[in-house]
Amino acid sequence: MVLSTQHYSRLGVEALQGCNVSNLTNQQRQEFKESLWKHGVVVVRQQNLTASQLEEFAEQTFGNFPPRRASRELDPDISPDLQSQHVYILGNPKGLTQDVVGKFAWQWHHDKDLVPVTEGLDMNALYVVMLYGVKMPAEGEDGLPHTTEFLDMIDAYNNLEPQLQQQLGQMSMYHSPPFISKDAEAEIPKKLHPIVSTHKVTGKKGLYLGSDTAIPLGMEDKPEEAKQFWQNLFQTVLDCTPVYSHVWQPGDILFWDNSQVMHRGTPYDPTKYQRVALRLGIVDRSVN
Ligand SMILES: O=C(O)CCC(=O)C(=O)O
Ligand SMILES: [Fe+2]
Repeated sequence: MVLSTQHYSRLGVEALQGCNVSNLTNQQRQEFKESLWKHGVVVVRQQNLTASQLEEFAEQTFGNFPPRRASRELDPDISPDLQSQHVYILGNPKGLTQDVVGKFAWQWHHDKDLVPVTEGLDMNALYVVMLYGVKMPAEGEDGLPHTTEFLDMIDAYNNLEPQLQQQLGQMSMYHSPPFISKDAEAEIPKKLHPIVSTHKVTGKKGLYLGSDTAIPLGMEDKPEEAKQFWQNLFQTVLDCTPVYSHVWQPGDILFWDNSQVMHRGTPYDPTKYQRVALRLGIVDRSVN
């Protein structure tokens, strides 16, 4: 099943085969980025990095991180090698438990909803997320290989009826992350994102749907209608767009370009398997 979805997708190519991402030439970095803009999702396999090395690679390749408001303390129960200022650890890094950090990501979303915190960026700014699987579960909750799933939103746009493309081309939605506290949300300036977004590098049109908390302009006072609109539109996308499932191997770094894909994590049994996934998001400064 997994193989047949891969067959239909431009997503998920392997890049930098045999390379250590801590030790790349400028040309390799450039080619890697071109591959990411072209394919939307790219994997680099067999890496062995600390969190700081991942952060360094991200900065050298995409640009500086915005300053953090408060510096983060090291967690004494987690190896210092897995921690650094801009890296989050998803999964159950302290061992087998019921609790999973990042469960909210098991629903379809774009990650870019937090980007407007960074002032001065266009809504179609290029936001790249990397997820480094240090330790991954051997299987998902369903007994199949553990995966992260993606939808190609350029493909999704191209597969819509021309009339719907035109209608959506005139609409924008307010976005807020699905998984943030009310206090934090109040601090994030609400920004309107056009539903049809033009990619900064490739110029291709794609759908930008955020997550099911998105509210179309004009429906601010009609939350039920807004939710129904989003769900109907998302179902239309699912009906015409194959899902690409990345099957994890420990040592994979998975990169995705939020301007052109949606994604979701998938459940696993945290009382049976440990998952240690280092997660980093960065805006590409060279094109924004
Ligand atoms: O844990 C996963 O597989 C997906 C996580 C995710 O959505 C994210 O890091 O933005
Ligand atoms: Fe995400």
